[in-house]
Amino acid sequence: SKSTISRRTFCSEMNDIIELDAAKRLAAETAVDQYVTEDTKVLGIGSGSTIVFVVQRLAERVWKEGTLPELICVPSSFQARQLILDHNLTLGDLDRNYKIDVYIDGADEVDSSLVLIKGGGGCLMQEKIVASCAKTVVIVADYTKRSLRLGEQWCKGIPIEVAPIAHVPVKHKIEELFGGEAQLRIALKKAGPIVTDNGNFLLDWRFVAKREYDWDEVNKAISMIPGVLETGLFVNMAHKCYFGMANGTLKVQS
Ligand code: ABF
Repeated sequence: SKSTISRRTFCSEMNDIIELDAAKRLAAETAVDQYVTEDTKVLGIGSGSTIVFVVQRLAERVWKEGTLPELICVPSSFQARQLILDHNLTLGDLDRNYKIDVYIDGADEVDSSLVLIKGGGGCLMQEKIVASCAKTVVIVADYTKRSLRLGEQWCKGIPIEVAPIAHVPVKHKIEELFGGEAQLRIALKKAGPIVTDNGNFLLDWRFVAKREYDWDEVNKAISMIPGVLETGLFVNMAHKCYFGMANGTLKVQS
């Protein structure tokens, strides 16, 4: 019957969520335990759902185990700042803590050379700024983010943060330069454009998945277009990625 089918669909979706959460948690806790030591003074905190597990593990280490006496956390978004405050961790900022020991963040897609697509959650610009101040950048993700080449997993495209006045010209320039389609990200129920933590708009550029792109070159070219504030392409930034796998194991890529 209809209700049995929908119950089955609901249960299988719930199982997927539980499995994904277990994978995210494993990646997050391993990264924290391997990269954050009692000598870590300044840690950059990324955004997204996997980062929640990172902050939970940090709080456990600070408050239950007492193993991180000096830790200052620098957020990469409003969400990260709230997480740090909610867990009673020490909040820092780039004015005082512009040298970051380790930055931990999630990603939307990670290719075999550790090129990342980020910004699905909308926080790419501050994330890239904080990541750029870190000696080591560690990515934590579940198995759905792992690709040989970009475009295998992340069909929503590459997020680009743009000044509101420039969203139409930037869209056309990107499409002329590199093909595909760049779309303004619209809020749920079509309530208008999504506005970032920095008061800007987002374009999601659906590139041509079959085309060979040099992501370093693409990133530099798009960043040069007037009105582009930042791209969600992170090239040569990540040092290591921990993937929680569906079978409960961990894959590490560097
Ligand atoms: C942020 O959160 C974004 O740059 C990236 O889009 C996303 C990853 O989120 P999740 O951990 O929920 O997959 O870091």
